[in-house]
Amino acid sequence: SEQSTATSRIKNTDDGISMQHEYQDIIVSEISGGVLTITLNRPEAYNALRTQLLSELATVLQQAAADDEVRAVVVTGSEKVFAAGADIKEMAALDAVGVLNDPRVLHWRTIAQFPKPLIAAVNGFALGGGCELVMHADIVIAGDNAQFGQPEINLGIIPGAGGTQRLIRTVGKSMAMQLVLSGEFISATQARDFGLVSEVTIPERTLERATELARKIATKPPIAVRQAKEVLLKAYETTLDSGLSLERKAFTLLAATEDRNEGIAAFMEKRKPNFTGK
Ligand code: DAK
Repeated sequence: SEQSTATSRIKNTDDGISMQHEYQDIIVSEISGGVLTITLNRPEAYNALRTQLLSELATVLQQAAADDEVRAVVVTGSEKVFAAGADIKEMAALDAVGVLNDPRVLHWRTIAQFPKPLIAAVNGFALGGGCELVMHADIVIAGDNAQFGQPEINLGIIPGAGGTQRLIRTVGKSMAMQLVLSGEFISATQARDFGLVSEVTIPERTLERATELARKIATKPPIAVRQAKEVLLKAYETTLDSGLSLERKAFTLLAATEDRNEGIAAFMEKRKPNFTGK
């Protein structure tokens, strides 16, 4: 039930490490191949993003940001639902001042500021805040059973975790308006055609494909990966000219890293690079 504390204990059988994590609303994997996997786990409420869940998610991402062993994070839900949005029952209890002081705003900010690659593996419903969480991911892999939507309008509200701004930048004006004003859902393939999703697969392979990509990214030089994410995301914020200037500066900075010298040397010597994160 909602009150009981579901304890999530994951043991790593690959290498014998058996650290334990305890969370109520999410399951956090061991780090494997540089990848941490976070599974949203409130099946009784379709993974509705109550404050507790968002707080746990933000906490884990903060820890992952500071942990050199974590090179990428995968966030996923169940086979049937990624997340059905904010917890409507929790939201119902808030008046305007409650909404103004909502701690979830800070959790969303933490998620948005996560500096390492965040990959969403989406099966089933990704609605409202769930769709907005998808838009916080850097790469989105969807099962062909996924459905994306911003049905807030049906509740007399509008998207509250960046949906209006990120959606229009991601899918363009007409589709953003269609989703937000009508509350209609779109399919995984439509979402891919509009750039919300990068790949569609069978639901059984969604997490596997996202993990495969995350593990590949985890083998790349981490400073370059982080710079790439930062510079790419700036394209949403700034003019072409200042974006290009930031790119130039990040490119220059990377020339001072050992990994850049190693990458180029390995290419010349026809061998695999050994990146150290320096
Ligand atoms: N919240 C709470 N419970 C939910 C839920 C939600 N968003 N979505 C589903 N559930 C619960 C249902 O109440 C039901 O629980 P019981 O009645 O069995 O106890 C259970 O999950 C299964 O749901 P259904 O029986 O409805 O299942 P169906 O398969 O028939 O339908 C559905 C699935 C996903 C189409 C339907 O459940 C649905 O329409 N859900 C609501 C979707 C929605 O409206 N989402 C938008 C929520 S508003 C903010 C940041 C973000 C937001 C707000 C503020 N700040 C930072 C301030 C975001 C707002 C939203 O996302």
